Amino acid sequence: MIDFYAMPTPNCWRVSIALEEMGLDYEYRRVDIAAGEQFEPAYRAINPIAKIPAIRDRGPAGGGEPIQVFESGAILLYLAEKAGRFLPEDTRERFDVLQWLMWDLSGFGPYLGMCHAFNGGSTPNVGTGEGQEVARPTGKEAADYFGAKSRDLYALLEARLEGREYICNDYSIVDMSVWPHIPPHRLYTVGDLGAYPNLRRWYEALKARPAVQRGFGIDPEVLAGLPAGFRRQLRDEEAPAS
Ligand SMILES: N[C@@H](CCC(=O)N[C@@H](CS)C(=O)NCC(=O)O)C(=O)O
Repeated sequence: MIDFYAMPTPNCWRVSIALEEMGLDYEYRRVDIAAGEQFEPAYRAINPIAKIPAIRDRGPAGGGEPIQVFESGAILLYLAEKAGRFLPEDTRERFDVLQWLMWDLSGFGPYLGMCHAFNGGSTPNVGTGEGQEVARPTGKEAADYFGAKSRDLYALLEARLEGREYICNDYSIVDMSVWPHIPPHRLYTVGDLGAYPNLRRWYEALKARPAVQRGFGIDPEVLAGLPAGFRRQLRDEEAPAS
């Protein structure tokens, strides 16, 4: 059994989708980051960087003490190794997945997060939980810069998906890692996906997978409590007919 510490956010959806795709037994444990629960000592003992997601595997391969893992990319690798799925064994193919995974974790995801922050989203993650207060960043130049960056990165993914069903050869953890940053495309000033037909085809195909839907649907209570306009943009939901 795996304890999965999270809330409904793109970084956490990477992991919830992987858990569902791999059919691993897990228990969702909400860490309310709006209430500062990530800074509580009991949680820091699981994740010293005080962020979500994190996991605690109570039944690791080979037995022994539970294994705790933080950072969504490290968690994806741990789960793929545990399940023996979605990370190719062949060296050439494995490193194709790993290089795109590194691109997502170090470039795609972080730039999109900054884009959202500078275009009116929540503050970027700079809190220490020890009284440090940071105002929401503003600045048209930064907003424009990160917006342009986001559209560049989407265009790069669009080119990669030309003639490909998945980002690498087969469906893998890299698809699960990248996908959660596509539903919020409006928050990243990308507009609709009309300019990205390959990306849209891949996005819709994954969205139709039952495991992706389950992973994307964790914690409906929190989702229902989000402001409706923001939730629609975060999750690419249709506006109600007026
Ligand atoms: N690089 C980390 C990023 C984790 C992250 O930034 N998590 C956010 C939620 S999506 C968080 O915990 N924010 C609360 C905070 O920074 O205090 C990962 O991929 O796991």
